[in-house]
Amino acid sequence: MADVISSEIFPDRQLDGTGAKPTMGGGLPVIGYWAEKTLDLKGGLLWKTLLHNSACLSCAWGTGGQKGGFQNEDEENLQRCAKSVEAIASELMEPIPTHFFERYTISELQQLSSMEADRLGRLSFPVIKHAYSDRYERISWDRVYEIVTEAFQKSPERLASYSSGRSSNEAAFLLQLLMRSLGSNNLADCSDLCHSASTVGLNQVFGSGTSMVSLADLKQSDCIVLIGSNAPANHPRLMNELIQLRDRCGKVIVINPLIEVGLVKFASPAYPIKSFLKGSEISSHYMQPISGSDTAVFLGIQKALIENNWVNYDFLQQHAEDWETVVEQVRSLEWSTIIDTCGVSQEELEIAAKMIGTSQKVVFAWAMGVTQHSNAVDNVFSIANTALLTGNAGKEGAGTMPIRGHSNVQGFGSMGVTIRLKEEIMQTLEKLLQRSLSRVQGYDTRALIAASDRSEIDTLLCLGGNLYAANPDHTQAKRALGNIQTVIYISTKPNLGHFHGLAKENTLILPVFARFENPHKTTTESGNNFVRLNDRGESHLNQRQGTDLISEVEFLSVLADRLHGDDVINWRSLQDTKYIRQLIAKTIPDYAKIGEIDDTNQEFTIANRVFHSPTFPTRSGKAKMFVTPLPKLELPTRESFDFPPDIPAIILSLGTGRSYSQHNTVVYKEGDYYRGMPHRNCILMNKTDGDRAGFREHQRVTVKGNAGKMENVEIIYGQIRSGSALMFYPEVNAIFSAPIDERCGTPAFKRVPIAVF
Ligand SMILES: Nc1nc2c(c(=O)[nH]1)N[C@H]1C(S)=C(S)[C@@H](COP(=O)(O)OP(=O)(O)OC[C@H]3O[C@@H](n4cnc5c(=O)[nH]c(N)nc54)[C@H](O)[C@@H]3O)O[C@H]1N2
Ligand SMILES: Nc1nc2c(c(=O)[nH]1)N[C@H]1C(S)=C(S)[C@@H](COP(=O)(O)OP(=O)(O)OC[C@H]3O[C@@H](n4cnc5c(=O)[nH]c(N)nc54)[C@H](O)[C@@H]3O)O[C@H]1N2
Ligand code: SF4
Ligand SMILES: [Mo]
Repeated sequence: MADVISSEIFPDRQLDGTGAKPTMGGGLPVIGYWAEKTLDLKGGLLWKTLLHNSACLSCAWGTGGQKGGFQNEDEENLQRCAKSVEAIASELMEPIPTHFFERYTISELQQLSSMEADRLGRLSFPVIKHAYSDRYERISWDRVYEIVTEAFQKSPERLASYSSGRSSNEAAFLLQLLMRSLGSNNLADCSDLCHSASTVGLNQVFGSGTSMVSLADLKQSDCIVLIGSNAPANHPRLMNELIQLRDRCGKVIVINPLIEVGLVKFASPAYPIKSFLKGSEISSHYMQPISGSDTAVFLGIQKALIENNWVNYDFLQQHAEDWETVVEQVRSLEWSTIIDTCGVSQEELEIAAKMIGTSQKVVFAWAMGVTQHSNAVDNVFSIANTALLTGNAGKEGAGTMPIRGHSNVQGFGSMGVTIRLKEEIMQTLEKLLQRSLSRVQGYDTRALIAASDRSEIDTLLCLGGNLYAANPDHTQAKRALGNIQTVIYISTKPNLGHFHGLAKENTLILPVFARFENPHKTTTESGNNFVRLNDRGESHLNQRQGTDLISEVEFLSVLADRLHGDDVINWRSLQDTKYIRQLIAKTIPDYAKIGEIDDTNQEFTIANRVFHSPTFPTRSGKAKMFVTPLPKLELPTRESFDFPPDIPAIILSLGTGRSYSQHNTVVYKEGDYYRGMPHRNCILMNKTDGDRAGFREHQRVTVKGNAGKMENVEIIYGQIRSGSALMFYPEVNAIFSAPIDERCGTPAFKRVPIAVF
């Protein structure tokens, strides 16, 4: 069946990639991609979209906005990267033909891969799948509103939303206002699977959960510690900052179990002469710890800082609390314990400590290698402790910098789409809505799946994203979603969730405009706390017959109006996003400037996020330090995986993440050129591990997790720490369930025990 639908829809189904291993990141393949996309038939539309005044769709670096598409907030040019083109090209696809859903059954659509689902085209009319039917069918918006309004007439604890960080601040604000006004705090969000540990950890230490470093700060630093980030693929414009830092003789310390070739050397098209031809050196010092041991790495660095007197005790005394217990813990740890836990030598840790301790302005930047662990919050504490021990917080050019994921994921948090809403905002919302709001603890993403699995959710509204495929254990995710009466997917493109994450009664897919197509202005917030203004736009889909899309804001405001009718809020008027911005200015701390943005067109940095002096928004004004226990990293024994005893096998710790050409659960291209992985069914491992188990490179093996297995997986050898391996999500999410760090709810996607045989 898979072959039938695939060959019908994708006659040219083929794999790309040669398996060759490049020696640097960026470079010619990037330019080749630009050329391919901008010169093809859609090139004109693509350029128009690139030049549209709106923030890039892809990552939270926040390129674009009012600066004409190609500038960053410091007005530097040529800052748009190939990932941006990839994301736009996907949204510029033609609409899915009107009769498509009549033609294919769900079981046929379930055979599609992530890439094939995305390539079907843009969603452009609402569809519904009833329990009694085996396919989606077209439905009118009137009927949509009737069904959805009825589905929301349930007890508030049984209503939930999930959201992904591509929608606007205005849609996000409206979503949480609607949910809370109905009495539900079940505002699960993709950040629960992502940087939640950073938000939770940094809030406890500094009283503020976002980056304290602006782009201008980054440009002043003389040392960057980059932890668990594959920036060449996922935040490519950060690479320009690293290149510039090395040019001014600064140091880049990389901490990553895998040598990402682009973190060693990167050829940036933004610097055609100095970088693009030969490549620029990136890492000054590359440490490859055992996966999941970052806290131990930082404890080792802290020990070397203390022993060599590189600690700024004056700073600690004046600006930090509980630093004595942290110093005491570090002193009491034996070097051998630290080294055994992280697998990095004392000498390497001392080199890193010397670079940090003798630099003037150090930025600590991190991504998923830090946050997707069962001790994720400790990882964040250990980084913050290191920054504080050296006085690198609360001054220009230095500080802690979580590198955010989705282009507006941080805006969602600011707008109150979180289960940890600050009481201060709750009270302001109560004033706005003139009613008291529920304080019942809401479900985050994993708790939502668990609650659905217990049949405790009736209605789920998904504002973007792919709840099914983004979660570990697809069997559970499917079962859980299948217990919900009504699931409403508000989406731009079809994805695996639409075909596998089906509700018990009604599943609706509602098509919406992408950011650059909305008939109104919107805003987004970058990971560097910069608010972008996105102009009105037009969709190419409007000119196609039979299409019927709306904006997210229109859908949410009409739904709210239907649910609430005449109310203290004139919900319908919120279709004009200017009014939503007025409400945001009134209710969201430090967002006052958004109230003027319609008149001034002035994008802005959110107040009180970037710290240039060491007074922090904690009760005492000081940063609070936390002792960080060493992680426990034992892997299960061979016997705990149920497979025949006499065959060669090895137990590894699997890090799951993105290939070069995918955006989260959406795959754009099969292979990962930079890691030498020609297709998605590969496992990257160290040759010594392969030799130990009697494997050869390119051999096909089975990979087993605690919830399933993948077969026919090709072994690729690479420069990954022995004992660790890498595979791509969303496919690999089928085979494991992951423990979470209870403090932030994030699954341990980066340390999944597997047996390979
Ligand atoms: N092109 C593109 N851009 C994106 C995305 C995308 O999918 N595609 N996704 C967006 C989103 S939502 C996010 S969250 C970010 C994700 O951006 P990243 O966090 O860069 O992405 P990941 O692929 O999850 O992998 C991060 C790195 O962590 C390393 N790692 C694994 N385990 C460990 C560990 O135990 N310790 C350390 N120190 N490192 C480890 C891996 O080797 C890898 O290099 O990117 C955003 N930008
Ligand atoms: N194993 C493993 N699993 C992971 C991770 C990992 O590293 N390893 N990473 C986790 C992380 S960091 C994240 S953030 C999650 C990502 O999880 P999600 O955010 O849930 O997933 P995405 O793949 O980003 O969602 C893509 C879909 O969003 C919709 N979309 C795109 N643009 C818009 C828009 O403007 N509006 C609307 N309404 N819809 C839109 C499209 O329909 C598209 O198919 O995955 C997590 N899962
Ligand atoms: S770095 Fe991120 S925000 Fe900037 S252009 Fe590339 S994908 Fe877009
Ligand atoms: Mo993310």
